[in-house]
Order: sequence, then C-alpha cells, then structure tokens
Amino acid sequence: MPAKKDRITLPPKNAERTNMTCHFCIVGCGYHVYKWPEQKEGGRAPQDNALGLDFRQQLPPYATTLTPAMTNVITENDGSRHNIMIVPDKECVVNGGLSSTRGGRMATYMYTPEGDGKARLKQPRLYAADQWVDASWEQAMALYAGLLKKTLDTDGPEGIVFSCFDHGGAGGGFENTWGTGKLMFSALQTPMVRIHNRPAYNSECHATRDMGIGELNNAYEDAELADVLWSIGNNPYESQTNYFLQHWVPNLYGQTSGKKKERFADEELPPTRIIFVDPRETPSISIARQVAGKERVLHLAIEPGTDTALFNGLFTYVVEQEWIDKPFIEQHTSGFDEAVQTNRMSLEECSKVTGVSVEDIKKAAEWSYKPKKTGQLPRSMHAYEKGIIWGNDNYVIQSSLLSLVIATHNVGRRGTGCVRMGGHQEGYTRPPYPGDTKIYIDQELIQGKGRMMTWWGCNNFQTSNNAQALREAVLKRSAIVKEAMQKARGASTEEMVDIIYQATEKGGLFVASINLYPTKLAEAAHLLLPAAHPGEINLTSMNGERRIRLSEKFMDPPGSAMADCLIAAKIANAVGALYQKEGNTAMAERFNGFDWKTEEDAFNDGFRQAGQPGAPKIDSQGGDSGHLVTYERLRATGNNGVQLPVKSYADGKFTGTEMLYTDSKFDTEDGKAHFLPAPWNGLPETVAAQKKKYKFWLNNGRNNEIWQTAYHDQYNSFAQERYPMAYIEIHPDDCQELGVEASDIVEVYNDFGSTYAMVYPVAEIKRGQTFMLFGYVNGIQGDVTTDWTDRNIIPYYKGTWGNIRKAGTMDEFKRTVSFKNRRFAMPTTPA
Ligand SMILES: Nc1nc2c(c(=O)[nH]1)N[C@H]1C(S)=C(S)[C@@H](COP(=O)(O)OP(=O)(O)OC[C@H]3O[C@@H](n4cnc5c(=O)[nH]c(N)nc54)[C@H](O)[C@@H]3O)O[C@H]1N2
Ligand SMILES: Nc1nc2c(c(=O)[nH]1)N[C@H]1C(S)=C(S)[C@@H](COP(=O)(O)OP(=O)(O)OC[C@H]3O[C@@H](n4cnc5c(=O)[nH]c(N)nc54)[C@H](O)[C@@H]3O)O[C@H]1N2
Ligand code: SF4
Ligand SMILES: [Mo]
Repeated sequence: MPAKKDRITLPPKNAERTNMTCHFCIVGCGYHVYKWPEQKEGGRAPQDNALGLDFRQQLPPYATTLTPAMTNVITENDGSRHNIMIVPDKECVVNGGLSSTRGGRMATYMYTPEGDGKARLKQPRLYAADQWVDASWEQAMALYAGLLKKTLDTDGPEGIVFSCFDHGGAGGGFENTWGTGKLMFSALQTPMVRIHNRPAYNSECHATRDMGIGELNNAYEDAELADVLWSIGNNPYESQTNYFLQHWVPNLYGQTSGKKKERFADEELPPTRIIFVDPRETPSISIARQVAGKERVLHLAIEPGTDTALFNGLFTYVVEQEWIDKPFIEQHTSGFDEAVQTNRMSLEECSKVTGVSVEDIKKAAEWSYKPKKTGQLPRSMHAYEKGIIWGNDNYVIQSSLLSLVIATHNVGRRGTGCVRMGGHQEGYTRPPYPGDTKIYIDQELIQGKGRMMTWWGCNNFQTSNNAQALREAVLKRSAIVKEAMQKARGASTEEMVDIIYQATEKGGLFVASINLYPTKLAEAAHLLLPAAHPGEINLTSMNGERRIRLSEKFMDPPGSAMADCLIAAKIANAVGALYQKEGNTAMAERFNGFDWKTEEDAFNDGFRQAGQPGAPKIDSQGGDSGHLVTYERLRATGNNGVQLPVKSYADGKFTGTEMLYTDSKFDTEDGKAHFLPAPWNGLPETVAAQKKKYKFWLNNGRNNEIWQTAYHDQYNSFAQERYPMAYIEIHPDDCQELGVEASDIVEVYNDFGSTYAMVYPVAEIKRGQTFMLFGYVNGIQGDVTTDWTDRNIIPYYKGTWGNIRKAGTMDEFKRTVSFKNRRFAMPTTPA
C-alpha cells in the first residue's frame, strides 16, 4: 500500500472541471473533479488555483473540505499522467459542500496501476486449464454467447440465470439497468433473474406501492421542515451521512428554523423532535442526543422484529384519541375500517410485545400526531430503511406503518412524507419482467437448477441470505464444469461450448461475473468480464429525493473495461450474430436494438423512451416526461440536476417535482390511498426456532467507513487498518461470560452456517444482542442468516439467532486496531 500523502497538489486555474455524483450511497452528494497534467501545479493565491481559494493563509473554518484522499495521479490509455482531485461541491443543494469518509475517498479508488484500484479487471479473463488467462472480448463472447445460444436452443431461457443490480450509482444507473434489462428481459427473455440484494425479482416496497404511495415521495428539504423526524430501522448518520448532517441536523439544532417560520407562519412550531425505532442504540441516536438534547430524542428500543406491533399500537391509540385527519380519510382513502379492526392492539399489549413502556408509546404519539394548539396536525416525517425492509415480514410492517401514516395524513404535506432513506442511488428503467411468479433463485441454484449463472455488479457470495449454503452449492457445481474444461485439451471454442454444456447435464453450473474486481466470486467463476464505473463512463442516476444528475466521464477505464450497458450490447450482438449466421432471423431479431456506441445511446433508448416503470405519470397525457431529459440539458444543470418526474423544460430550465401526492391523488386505480390490514403474527417459525435454540440475536448492518462488500475498501489501507476483519459488537458482560475481549476472534454459528468475526465490546449493546458488520470480505455475516423469506421472497436478513464461541486471539489486531467507542459523545465538561 502506498505511503500516506501529507501534501496536496493544487489544481491550476485552467484545470479541467467536470461534475460527479458520488458513486456510493443514495444521498448522491455533488462533487467536482479537477484534472490537470501531472507536471503542472496551481499556485496558492486565489487567482492561481482552480478552487479560487487563498492558501497563503489559514482558510476560514469550512471554507473547503480537502484531504489527500481526494487526490490521485491517474494514467490514461495513451500513457499520459494526470493529477485528479475530487472535492465536494458547495453549490450542490444535496450536500452543500460536505463529503463523507466514503465519498471523500473516491479519487483514491480511481484506477491507477499501483494504487488501491490496481486489482481491477482490465481484460476479460477465462478460467482455462486450472488458471486464469486474459482473453479478448471476441474470444470471451464466442464462448459466453455460444453457451447462451446453446442453452436457449436446448432448454429455453430457464437455463440462463442472472443476479443483477437494479440501482443507480456505481454498478448501476439508468443506462445500465436499461442495457442489462433489455438483454435479460427482451432478448433472452429469462425469468430466472434475481436482484443484487434479494433472492428474487421483486420490490423492497410491495406494500406501500400497493397502498398507492411510492417510496421516495418527498424532498430532502422536508426533513428541514418537519416537526418530528422518525428514523425507523435506520442509522442515518452512518448510512445516509450527508442527508442527515445537511438536512436533519440543522432542523434539530435550529429548533424552529427560519425556513419553517416563513412557510408555516400561522402554526405553532414546537422544537423539532426525533424518534428512533431500533432495537439497538446506534451512533445516530447518540449524535441526535448531542445535537437536540436528551429531552427531544426518543429511542423506542423495541424487541427485534416487533415493528408491526408498535405501529399497530400507535395506530389504535391515535384512532381512539381522534388524532387523525377524518376528512382526508373519507375523501382520499379506502379500507380504513378494516385496518382499524385487524390492526387493533391496546397500549398494554403493544408494550408487552415491543418491550417499550406505555409512557414512551404515548409520548411518541403525542409528539407526532396530537393536533397543535393552532389546530393543524403536526408535520411528522417517517423515514425507514433496512431494519424494517429486511425485517420481520416486510409486507406486513410496511402495511402497518403506512396505515398509521395515512390516517394521520403524513404524506403529501410539506414537512411530512413516508419514505425510504435508501441504499444506493436509484436508476431503474427496464422492460417488464417476463415471469408471472416470483422465483427464489438462490434455492433454484442450490437445488441444481440452471446451467449458466451470471453475477452482474453484485456479489451474493458475501451478501445473500443463507450465503454459506449458496456458496457451497455453487462451488460444487462450478467444479464439475471446471474439471470438464481442464480435461478438454486442444478444444476449439465451439467444442468447449459443447463440453461445458455436457458438464451442466451432470449437475455443473457455468459461472460468469461482470465486475470491477475479481471478488470472492472468482473462486467459482469460469469467466470474468471487466466493467467500468462512473468517471470512466457517463452515467445518470437519481437520489433519494428523485434528483437526477449526470456524472461525467473524465478518464479512461483500465484496459478494455467498459460500461455495463455496452457489455450488454456486446453480448446481445454476439448472440444475434450466431442466429443470423444460422439463418434463424426470428431469433436474431430478438437481439436487435443494441447498436449503441455510447452510454448516451443506451440512455436515449431506455430512460428517454421507457421512462421509469412505476414512477408517477405526470405529463398532460398521463405519460412519462423522461424524453425531456437529455445529457446536454443535464450537463447544464450540473450537480443540482432536477427532481423527477420532470414537469416541463423551457428557456433552458427544468421544472421538476419536489413532493409527490400534494394533490392527494395516489398511485392506485381509484386514486385513493388504500389502507392495508396488518395483523401482528409474531416471528416466523424458522426464525423463532433459531431464537429458541441459540443465545444471541445476530443483528447486522452497515458502518460509516465501509462501503458494502468492501470491494474498494479491501485494498485501502485506511479501511483495512481499521477493520482487518468484520467485527461483532457484544456487551462487555457477555464478553466476560464468553471469555473474550476486544480483538479476539469468535465463531458465530447456528443451524444455517458459521462465520467468524473480531470482538468489539460495546456497552450500549443490550445483553444477549450483537451487531455484526454485514457483507464483509473477511467474516461473512450472511452465512448465519436463515433461508426464510416473506410471501414476496423478501428475506429477513436482520432476524437470526446463534451462539458464539472463542476461536482465537490475534496479537496483531490487539496491537493495531482501535476499539474506541464508535458512539459519538462529547467529553463531559468538568464542574
Ligand atoms: N446479512 C445481510 N445481508 C444483506 C444486507 C443486510 O443488511 N444484512 N443488505 C442487503 C442490501 S440492502 C444490499 S444493497 C446487498 C448488497 O449486495 P451486493 O450488491 O452483492 O454488494 P455490493 O458490494 O454492493 O456489490 C457490488 C459489486 O459490483 C461491483 N461493482 C462496482 N461498481 C460496478 C460497476 O460499475 N459495474 C459492475 N459490473 N460492477 C461494479 C463491485 O466490485 C461489487 O463486487 O446486500 C444485502 N445483503
Ligand atoms: N456507510 C455505509 N453507508 C451505506 C451503505 C454501506 O455499505 N456503508 N450501504 C447503503 C445501502 S445499499 C443501504 S440498503 C443502506 C442501509 O441503511 P440502514 O438501513 O440505515 O442500515 P443498516 O445498518 O442495514 O440497518 C439499520 C438498522 O436496522 C436495525 N434493525 C435491526 N433489526 C431491526 C428491527 O427488527 N426493527 C427495527 N426497527 N430496526 C432493526 C439495526 O440495528 C440497524 O441499526 O445504507 C446505504 N448506505
Ligand atoms: S453521504 Fe453518501 S453520497 Fe454523500 S459522499 Fe457519503 S457516500 Fe457519497
Ligand atoms: Mo441496499
């Protein structure tokens, strides 16, 4: 790993400047990329550097955010070397110049031959004769397309299986969801597809959509206008950092900000309050207490998986108190009475199930729903994420939450909204999924179905539920194909296609991965195809308030890596050509329409024609206004872009949509919001059995420094020195009972698998509960998650129990890793 830099080279006045939306989380912070020849350097006087800042003296606080990790030296394909600097954009309304520990490392992660990105795939790689061999795209396509065709011809599309991203940002974007979607759904027409983060082709938000309420329905500004903020199964400081810091924290600090006073002049404006629903005390909670003071923060530390009971108890209570919007319910909703019946739960019962005191449940209701002295209903924004999406029965939790929200009219009014906090940026546009039922793809693979499996911009070896079983099955099946390939000495590509196909008749599985890096999937793969990420390609995506921006290409991808949409086109064209050659024009036609040269061609073919399925139709014909959005127009709007759906474009300006449902017309056939009954059913049997048998709740999720499977972070010294392995938070008294201390390595196991983690004692974790970093390269939490899913094949990643035993100690970790409390706390002022 290269030595850490302590000096920053400034961009000269004439450095090239392009726009970049952060690659990573949903928030989509705006950044500027500066690029200039390696030997040049800007001066310290403001007129001598492109940042326009005066570095001759100490800059005022927050004048800029600039660290060595935001700089790098890249090499282009022609051998020329350039400095780059990727810094947050102060003018961007999303982040206002803030960066985070993840986005702030973007420059470090851009490809250089010696840097963090050096392990990037540069050419296609074929597993041949027990080793990896670089291959040309033609050679790779001859094999891959040959196998696709052979499988299609012999057993139809069901033999062809994919797991693919469906989001925005790196490994996604409107261009690439369209490219991959058109290949899988229009050309190959296979229903054997799952999404990157769940084992079927389905939605994370079935219930709220069924109720007529899309999950990204407000603007980040609404968090500044709310009276009460709810964070439900969500840790916003670590997972949506700059949304929290730039839009929630100011509201919590300011109590009644100027903006609120201006907008709601005739309303009582109580000091802003925040309510967290999370069994765990998160760093976000400790920060909120610091900012707002303890009395304005309420933590409902529910028993794991009891969210439905909580919302049903609150719903029942507010209906009894009549803290609901009756005219709204009458005119704009249906199903209220049935929901009141089914969801009924007394405060006492609610308290018993959730473990939250009656007093706190009442307090939450009073803060959030009791009409103000001036008569209006409070403005309560309900934000949720993976604690309930991957919670105990996704569909039912969302039904119960949304029922509470609709009854109290907390959608479609400014300062409200019931929204996903989000994971990645969004960027969905695809032809319709060709299947009519949801297929549990991982189980199909485990049961020996499918002949070819492609992981596209995802890594389910580290991220699926029941991940150990998946890996075991895939590795075993992959080995059958590998053995056949090794024995095929001197075979031509056509012969190799037949040999592989025959191996799949014996239970084998051909595995491909389309990715930036080899990843853990390389252990099973026979073919690796190199993809390019934002900065190396043009890419559009939208953030959690539906704000679309264009990230501009500023450098070459390594080797022959290319955008995923162009890889999809290459595959389609190769299969089409094989059918053409055979004279099968009917089949060849299915692979037409991929004559794209650039990402922009894919954008114009996809987003501008098809729009976003599921997005509200808003133009005068009830159509999608995606066609108004072009690269050129987006480029001109810079890092602020426009909030979809676009209403119009005139005089060089877009008019977008800040908030949905302000007209109380919902996305249902009758335009009404539909309540859904949400019975409290306890834990699913599979999960309850683990709970009964094992001692510890194995909660899991994100932390601030690590992005997803650590695909970049595993090569980054800052991340690796901090977390050489996945850690597990355990209460100190439990540590003592287990005979372990900080930095020890434990085995975590149950009926579904076993994994390893580094002990991180944390006093704020309840006894009998733990929290493990999910999806890590080294210590895979998914190994101990169950195979249970809800009716829509949504897993319960957060709900699993297991035992823990000491596996060993690691002197190196003891010496080098910090086990400082990660929960923010101000030093207490001496009396
Ligand atoms: N136990 C447990 N499991 C979980 C969760 C949990 O909370 N707990 N959460 C779930 C959730 S919400 C998610 S999102 C998933 C994440 O699961 P995955 O999507 O499998 O994980 P990522 O690391 O995001 O995978 C992205 C992969 O794409 C590659 N990549 C990056 N950029 C590009 C690109 O531009 N093109 C291509 N082709 N490849 C690229 C990266 O190298 C990486 O291997 O995990 C899920 N699994
Ligand atoms: N730093 C960082 N940020 C990220 C990511 C990352 O990898 N790193 N990934 C991005 C992605 S793809 C996603 S999807 C988001 C996820 O964003 P979040 O959902 O905020 O993150 P998680 O840590 O998965 O889970 C949130 C909380 O759910 C709680 N929880 C567990 N069980 C329950 C339960 O039964 N009920 C309730 N109410 N809560 C429960 C956990 O204690 C945890 O604090 O983060 C995004 N942002
Ligand atoms: S908050 Fe999210 S989008 Fe913003 S810089 Fe951090 S990772 Fe990137
Ligand atoms: Mo996610």
